[in-house]
Amino acid sequence: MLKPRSTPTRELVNLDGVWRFAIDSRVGDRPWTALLDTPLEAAVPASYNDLFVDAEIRDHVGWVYYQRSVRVPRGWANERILLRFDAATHAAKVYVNDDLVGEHIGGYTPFDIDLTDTISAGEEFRLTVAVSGDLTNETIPPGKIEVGMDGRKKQVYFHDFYNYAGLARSVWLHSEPLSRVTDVTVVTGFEGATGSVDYRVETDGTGEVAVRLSDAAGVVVAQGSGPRGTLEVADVTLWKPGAAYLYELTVELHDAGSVVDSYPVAVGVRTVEVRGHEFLINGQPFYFTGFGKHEDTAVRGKGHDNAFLVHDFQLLEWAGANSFRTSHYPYAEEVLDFADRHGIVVIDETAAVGLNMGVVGGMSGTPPFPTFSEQYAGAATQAAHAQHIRELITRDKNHPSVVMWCIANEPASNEEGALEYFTPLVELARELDPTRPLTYALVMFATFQNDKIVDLFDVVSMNRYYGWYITPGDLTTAEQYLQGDIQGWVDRTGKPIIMSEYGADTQPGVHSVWDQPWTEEYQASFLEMYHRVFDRFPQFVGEQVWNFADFATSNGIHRVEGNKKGVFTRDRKPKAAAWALRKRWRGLEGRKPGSDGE
Ligand code: BDP
Repeated sequence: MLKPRSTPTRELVNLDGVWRFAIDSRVGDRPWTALLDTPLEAAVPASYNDLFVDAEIRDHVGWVYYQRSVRVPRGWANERILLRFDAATHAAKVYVNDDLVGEHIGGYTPFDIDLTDTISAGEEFRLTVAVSGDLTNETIPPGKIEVGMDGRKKQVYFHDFYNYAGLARSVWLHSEPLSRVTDVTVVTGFEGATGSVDYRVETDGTGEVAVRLSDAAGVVVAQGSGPRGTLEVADVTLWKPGAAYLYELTVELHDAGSVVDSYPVAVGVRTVEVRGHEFLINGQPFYFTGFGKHEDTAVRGKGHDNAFLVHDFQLLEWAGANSFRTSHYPYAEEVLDFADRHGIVVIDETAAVGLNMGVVGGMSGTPPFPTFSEQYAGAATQAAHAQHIRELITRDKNHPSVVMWCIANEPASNEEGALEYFTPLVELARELDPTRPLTYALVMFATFQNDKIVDLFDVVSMNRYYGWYITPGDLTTAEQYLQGDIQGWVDRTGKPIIMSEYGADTQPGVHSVWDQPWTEEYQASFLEMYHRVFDRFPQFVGEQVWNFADFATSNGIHRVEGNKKGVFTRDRKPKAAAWALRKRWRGLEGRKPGSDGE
């Protein structure tokens, strides 16, 4: 699905702002049929939970309503008119005036609703969006709604980050021509100094496809026609980590001598490949440095914010990080566009977090009932997961920054049924994108002895917490465990390995000369110990610290004002570990620490 863009043939109107807002229990039936009777207004984009000082709203289970009026530009009489939600977390029903016009399930992928037959150019209409943050065993991520002793519904979920909900990304009204480009897929390569751009264009209506590729200065370097083909780029400038270079592919639809549609796609020419135990970008071994992140800031929750986008990337650069993982869900498209332009490498993760009953069993990892069963992650969950993978790959396939798909975080890959659950999903991901490696982030309980699915994947991504949840405060024992664990995966798989999570909760301002958990010194020594171990393994191809910044978590006793494993605080101030990482990472330029890149 193409992102709405302003082009010579397409227009867009941004609908962000302040919308009327109410939770379902405070309005009557069919509230979309009239002006919402509410004193509240909510910011869009933003999660609604932290906007109001009202616990009933914050932890609401069920639908909430957003409403505003929208006027269709009067020049759109002969255009297709679409409404685009960059995300509605986790499900949406959209009403134009009194009627339901569309629905979507999945909180982190976009959807369009075609209003061409519903409204006319120049007309004003009432737009109401019902959004639900509910998680069940038919959603990704999964969850469970329990009813308390007082009859109140309570959302239970199996991941620690707070379940923010609402319209956290932009909303658009946009026009497309009646005959139009509906999809573009680009795959790049190079041989010596000559680059190649394979393109495939899908269209609707009549017309002939013409494409041209321009360099960053706007000079046309290659042209083609027809819905598919390969463009050759002489003296190609590659897209490289830390040195982004983007061409622009202009895709046009020509009919009766005129351009009826025009759509630009940013193209970075680069290759990605796993060979033996190496992860290659442009044929060169690449070493990931960086973080698992969250979309999380005060008040906005998961609301996309361009100021934080820019600042977070500045901090990545400051720390010498070359990459991050979109833990634990697809991020706003603006984030990937930015990564494309700034040469930051992305591991793009689905929202499949918490497919693991073992976490409910505490440190024992013993599930109360099997994860991969109809009681929890059954056929409906798997179908939702497949649909989510389809939507993610369709959205992000053309981003040069995205070098790998991570199709789940910490699934119970040690349990019976994991192989049956994941095999069709891996096949689907490979069919949708044969070019990028696949991974999943391994939970602690899934060991090199009991994991059942690693053979399906290209890269081993380990989440490990020795020195935190296991042997807290004892980094000597932790180091031995870690060494043995990595050695086991090396021996079993021969595949490239990255540490996709390792970290220690840290309260800024707490200090000690001892190995004392929660101190700034402990976080730094913890990371230093891990790095010492990583550097002993040539098979190790990357390190992403958990987490970039502190973030909000679900209510409960396990966290003190959220997860504090951030190397930066929630308002992005560095803890001591940030300086230590900067020292290790700066100047590496994608090479493994201690290696010369050969
Ligand atoms: C891992 C999860 C991550 C958590 C982290 C932690 O993947 O989402 O935030 O542990 O406990 O299990 O800090």
